[in-house]
Parts: sequence; C-alpha cells; structure tokens
Amino acid sequence: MSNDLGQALERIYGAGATDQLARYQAAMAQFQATYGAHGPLYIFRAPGRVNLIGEHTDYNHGFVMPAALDKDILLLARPRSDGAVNLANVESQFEPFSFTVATEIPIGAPGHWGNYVRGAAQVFTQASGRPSGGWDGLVAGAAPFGVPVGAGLSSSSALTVAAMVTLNTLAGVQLPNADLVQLCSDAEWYVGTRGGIMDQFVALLAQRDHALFLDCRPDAAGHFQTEAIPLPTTHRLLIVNSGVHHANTRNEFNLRVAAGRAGVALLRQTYPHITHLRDVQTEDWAVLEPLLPESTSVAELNAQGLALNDIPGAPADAALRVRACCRHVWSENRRVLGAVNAMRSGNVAQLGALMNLAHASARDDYAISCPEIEVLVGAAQQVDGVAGARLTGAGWGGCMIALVQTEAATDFETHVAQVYGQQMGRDAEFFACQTTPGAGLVLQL
Ligand code: NG1
Repeated sequence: MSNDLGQALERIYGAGATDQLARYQAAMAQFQATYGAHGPLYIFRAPGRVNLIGEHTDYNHGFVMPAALDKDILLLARPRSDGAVNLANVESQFEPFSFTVATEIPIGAPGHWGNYVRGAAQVFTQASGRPSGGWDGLVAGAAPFGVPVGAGLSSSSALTVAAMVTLNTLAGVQLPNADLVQLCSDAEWYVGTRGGIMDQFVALLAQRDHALFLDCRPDAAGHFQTEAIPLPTTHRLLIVNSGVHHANTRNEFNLRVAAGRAGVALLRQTYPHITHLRDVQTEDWAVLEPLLPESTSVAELNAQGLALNDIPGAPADAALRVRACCRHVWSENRRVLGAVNAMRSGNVAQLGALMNLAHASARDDYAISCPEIEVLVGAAQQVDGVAGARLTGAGWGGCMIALVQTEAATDFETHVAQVYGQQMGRDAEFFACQTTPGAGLVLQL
C-alpha cells in the first residue's frame, strides 16, 4: 500500500515525495479515526498556483502564464450509501459541516469554507445530471504543505477544484479535467466570487516542471488554447510571502474590472466589434490612448449613453482610472507573449526583464502594489543573479515571485529577509516554486 502511495507521490512531487509521505499518512490516519477504518478510501489533491506573468489579464480575455505548486489541498473521501456529504478539516478552525447533494444546495454562512464544496456539488450535479451520492470527507491543507490562505496563491480555487475532482470521480462521470474548468469557475460564482479563469485552469491542467501558457479567450466552440512551457533549468523561481493581506481589496479589484469594461465601452465607439480589451491588442497603444480618458465614472459614462451593467462593488461615482488600467492590460498581454518566446528560446535575462517591467506596470498603472511588496521587490532586484522579480496574484499584499540563478538563491534569501525585517519589522516566508501536475485522484485504497 505505502509502495503504491510512494509511487503516486513521486509522480506528483518528484524529489519532494519523501517529505509528503508523512503528511499523507497522517491525513489517512485522521480520516480513519473520524470515519472508521473499513471501506474504500479515495485521496484527491488540488494545487495552489503562482502566476509567473500576466496579471489581471484573464478577465479581459488576455494571456497568462501560471504554474501549479506543491502547496496543495488534499481531500480524502469515502462514498456513502445516502446523499449526505460530511466534511471535516485537519485544521480545527475550519469546523465540520454537512449537506445533501442536490441540484439546489442552500449556501452556508458568508465566508464559511464549506461553501466552496457546496458550490462545486450544486454546479456538478446540475451539469452532469448525475448526483455523486454522498461521501464522508476530510480536507488537509495545513501549513507547511497546504496553500497559504490570502497569499495570492489561490487557496479557494484549490478547495473548489479538489471538491470538483472528488465529485467527478465518485459519481463515475469522469469528465476530462478540461471540462471541469468552467464548472469550477461557476462554483466560485455560487460563493460570490467572479474572477478570471486562470486559477481553475492551472489547478486542473498544469504539468510538472512547466508553466501553463493560457489564452483566456475561448474560441467559437468555447475551448481555450493552452501550451505547457518548460521552466528554466539554470534559475529557480522563488516565492516570498509578505505575510500581509490588505482588507477590503475585493472592492478595489472590482473597480479595476470596471475600469477595463469602461475602456471597452469607450473604445467600442471606434471599434464596434470589440467585447473585451483583448480585441484591440493588435492596435498601437498610441492610437488607443487618446480614446481613453485618464479618469471617468459609471455615472459619467451612463450620462453619455454608455451602459456598464452589473459591476458589483463599483459605486456609480467612483473614479475609474481607465487609461492607466487599460494600458496595463494591453502592455501586460504583450509581455506575456514576450515571456513565452523568451522561455522557448532559453533567454532567461529577457524573461526576467519582462517580469521587472510587469511589476512596474502593476504598481504604476494598475496600482495594485503596497509598501510591503515594494520593499520585497526592491530588495530582490538588488541581488546579483536575480533576473527579475514582481508581485504575483491580485496584489495589495500576498507574494512576490523572483527568477534567481540557482547559485544566488542563498544570497537572495539572506538579503531579502534582512531588508524586509529592517524596513517592515516582520518576517517574510520563503519557498521555492516546485511545480506539480494539475488536480486529480492520487490513490484509491
Ligand atoms: P488571486 O491572486 O487568487 O486573488 C485573482 C483572480 C485571478 C486573476 C488574479 C490577477 C479570483 C478568484 N482570482 O487571483 O483570476 O484575475 O487575481 O491576475 O478572483
């Protein structure tokens, strides 16, 4: 048994498999202590993600390049003969809960972790027409192996995806992972988050030692183009968690979404065919810029007869920095394409330079950085052997990602930790971006 588990872990984590074994065994023991030792046991996992480049482009139908991490969420499950789902969590602050699988599942209290599982179950049941039946489950996502919450590494998508692959297998439907992406996105919508499609995509379709280049514009049949791009071998991708997560950023996020939509509404007067910023990607910025005001508001646009519907959290009179936000999205898409070319040709210096530029654009044009991240990125960019560094994820805290020559990794950590401690009076958390494959069944016992 543990031989099978060892091989499965090797396939997922490579050299990190040995460290994972005790974690998996502890989760299995806790499952049996909670639900009994008899009966089949399925172990699923879903990874967190880091985005190498391509920030806030996904919901504008642009390009992104994330990778799946070895920081992941395990979901251990045993089918039940009734329709009840019982979920426990190895972390005691996440209280156990139960619900019944159905096409309409009442949502739990706002912010309750179980809502991601309820959302996945409702969406899957509606889409497949095959209720999964009930199951007993245990979620294991504790530090240091789990996905840190609020660090911009997509812990909530990982939980949603873990629930979805569990439902898919236990219902015997076995949809391919690519078909689960949209369902996972809809499940997050059940919870109240309408983000882009990047997080679910990479959590489901990533390959180990590769980033996933994704074109977030679906084709006429609703399919997305993806390409696995090998990661550099001379450098390591190091992730530094600032440990800060600024509150109330969802409204700021929504204002950026609104600024992009305002840009589309304004550009449509000249380019009537466009639906997303992506559609003007081949135009020169110098042609687009005069068509976009520095600032406007939903109220002003409505007064001009330009309707911007359904942007939650964007008050009618809030200032929308349309020009700068659109410039970020337009230029970031170009940087992602440049990064793909740089990686294909092994040009690490070029990749790093694009990461630095992406950071400057995220800070100055999209305005999503914060003092803590500025200190981390500034310190990282001073170290010899660092090709590039940038904030990763939605912004306002969370993590930095840096592309560091393998031999410079120790100097990098020493210097960045020291500067961060001195200037911010707090510790940063360092870890290497060890990539893993997308979510799925690890082992059935
Ligand atoms: P994080 O970093 O997980 O909050 C968010 C969005 C992504 C993407 C990035 C910015 C959600 C669930 N995720 O990610 O789709 O837009 O910001 O690139 O909203």
